[in-house]
Amino acid sequence: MAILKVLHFPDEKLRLKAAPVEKINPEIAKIAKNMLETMYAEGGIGLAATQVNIQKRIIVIDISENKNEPLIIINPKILKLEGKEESQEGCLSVPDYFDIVQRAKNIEFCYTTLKNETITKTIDGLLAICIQHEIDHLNGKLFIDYLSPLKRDRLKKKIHKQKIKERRSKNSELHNNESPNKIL
Ligand code: GNR
Ligand code: NI
Repeated sequence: MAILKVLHFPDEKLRLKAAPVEKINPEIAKIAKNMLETMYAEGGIGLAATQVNIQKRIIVIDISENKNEPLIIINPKILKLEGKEESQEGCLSVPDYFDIVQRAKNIEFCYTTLKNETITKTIDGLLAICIQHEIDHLNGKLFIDYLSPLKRDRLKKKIHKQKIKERRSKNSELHNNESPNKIL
């Protein structure tokens, strides 16, 4: 098992469209297990393969309180979208940012399991929100794409500032480490 690196916006790899899984095999099982481990380690309720730079249609989700109800969803397809709901969302690929987006309230969807079964489910609530968020990832879409241009602009500026700050602190660490040698 391994914890995988989660890509962050604005990494262009988050924009790639994932390909359907052709055959369920041990490699797919291993990817799913590593994705679950990564999701739990990062404290998320869902993770799409796109976020860990794997362009396959694989999603893992666990919305249970005790984090002991993992779901592995392969090749998900939305069959029906009904109603509207506002949801407050966050994303492991957009750290420290939360905002409200419009989603469908009820969905019917089908998917393949690791045992190669096809399952059809009608769901609502957090699970329905999460499935929509994760399928978006597989299509190269992020929840921040739904924000108004003004909000997106503010977010981009915030991320830009954060990067400059990180670069500065890394730089000063470097120089701090140099000084003891200089004294010697
Ligand atoms: O951990 C997550 N929480 C969350 C909250 C509201 C709507 C969607 C999500 S998914 C997110 C993890 C993530 O980034 N999955 O892609
Ligand atoms: Ni996400």
